[in-house]
Amino acid sequence: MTLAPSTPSRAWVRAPSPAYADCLRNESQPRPDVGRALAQHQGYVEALRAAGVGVEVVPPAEGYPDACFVEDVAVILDHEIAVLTRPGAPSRRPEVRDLAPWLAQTLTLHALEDPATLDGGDVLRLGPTLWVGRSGRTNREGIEQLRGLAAPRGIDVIEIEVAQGLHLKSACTALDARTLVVDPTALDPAVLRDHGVEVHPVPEPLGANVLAFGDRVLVSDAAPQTARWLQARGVTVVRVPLSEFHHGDGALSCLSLRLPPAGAWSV
Ligand code: CIR
Repeated sequence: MTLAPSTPSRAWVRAPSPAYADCLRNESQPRPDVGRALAQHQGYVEALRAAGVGVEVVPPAEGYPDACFVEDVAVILDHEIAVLTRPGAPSRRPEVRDLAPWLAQTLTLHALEDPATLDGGDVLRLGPTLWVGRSGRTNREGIEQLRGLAAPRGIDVIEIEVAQGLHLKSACTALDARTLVVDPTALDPAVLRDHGVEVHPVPEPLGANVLAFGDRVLVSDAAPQTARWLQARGVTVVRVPLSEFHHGDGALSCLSLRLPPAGAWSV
């Protein structure tokens, strides 16, 4: 298991449907523009493909406004196994059985069960460990059921309390297995450092959700200072415009489910 996250061999994405305009979102967010969201989604797919990821585009789910945020409905444990979640928002639960047949073509699927709730946005992969946020969407039962499924595969689960914001990964993501970027206004860096990792506070909240793999880091266009900071560290940064997904409380990671190559891990 290396420190650097591998380029996913494959990723599933789902373009927004017209219903996306009615997605769940914080009351401070404007209604997303679906036409612009579609164009930004295409740009996101192109950024993944340019990085060497084989992207499978699942048709939009007409009835489910938030279905483009595929990351929330499954947790991929390795290149063969995934866990279907039970999303914390009841309106999102039907997305799981809608996406499952696509994942089942490649993966053996397990499932979390009532009373568990868990959103994939609360699950941060760091090498052989899953850090799981206990949040407004993910409860302790969800974390314990995931722990039970991960343990036989040699994957440990660490619980992190998320008192603010939607998900753990709204506030922190990994550059490698020992290095995190964090939005210090949402999550106390000291809590993460207590687990022995290097933690870098970033100047923009949207800079805390990056996708790092292979030779590059994808960063939202809405976080230019974070992009410059990474470039100054010698990182190849790919900036991706995502304003319409930010309006839906989403970020880079939530728009894909990423499959690591055999024997490796990926963010
Ligand atoms: C929701 O509230 O569930 C969606 N509007 C946003 C989900 C974003 N997902 C993620 O960060 N993993």
